[in-house]
Amino acid sequence: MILLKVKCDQGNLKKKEGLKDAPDLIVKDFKNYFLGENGKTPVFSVEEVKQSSQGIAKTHELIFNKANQILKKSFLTSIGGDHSITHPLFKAFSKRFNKVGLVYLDAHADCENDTGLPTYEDVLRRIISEGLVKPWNVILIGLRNWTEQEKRFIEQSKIKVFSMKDVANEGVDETIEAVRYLLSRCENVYASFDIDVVDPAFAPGTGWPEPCGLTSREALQFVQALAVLKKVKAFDLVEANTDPTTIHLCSKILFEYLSHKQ
Ligand SMILES: [Mn+2]
Repeated sequence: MILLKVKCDQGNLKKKEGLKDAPDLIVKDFKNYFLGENGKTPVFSVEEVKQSSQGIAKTHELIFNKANQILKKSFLTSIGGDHSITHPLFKAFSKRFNKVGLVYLDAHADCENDTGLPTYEDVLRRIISEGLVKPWNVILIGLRNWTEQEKRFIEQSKIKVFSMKDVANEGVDETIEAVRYLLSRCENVYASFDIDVVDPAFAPGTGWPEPCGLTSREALQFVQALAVLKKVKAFDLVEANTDPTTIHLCSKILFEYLSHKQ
């Protein structure tokens, strides 16, 4: 298994700091975990891609090429970085595989108006409008703050949404069951995990903390359930800054993903 550090914060529109430093800190923090909760030890090697001084377009090209290379021999597991990195990562994934699905855990919809290049505000909209995935094979989980135009886009494009309110009302197990059912029409699934889907009480170190989110344990339930699905072949974790509590949780989440993927 290859773990890719994507040290990029150029898609954050300069509003946030520390995102490109999180991957190193998260990998270093693995030393605090021994076995996964399933009793397995994750086996992986670490590679990295750094952002280009020539700007985000060049950086995304580097990320795309690296992801492409990795997908030829391994599953793709990536640590960001701001959420814009999901665009080149998912693009490489969807060019390689058929019948792709995208599970997107995020407090936000990331479907704002196109800014020209994918940023953390519009990355999901870009992925859909470029035809990299059929919108009905996109599942957004944990949404709790959205704009009028995002609401319109989601309704028009028919993305499946399990809002934070839905998750709270239905329960995590029932939501996971519904997600699994929806994924039955996909053969290859990419899961993108924005740390802001977790409540800021557990993960304060992110650019746009949104109250009333998942507990850290609920977030882990989703990740463990996704990891054991064979069709889930790529995972990314994004939007953490250098806050130690948040780094330690991100490290746990990735460690669990990797050990459940063994
Ligand atoms: Mn996001």
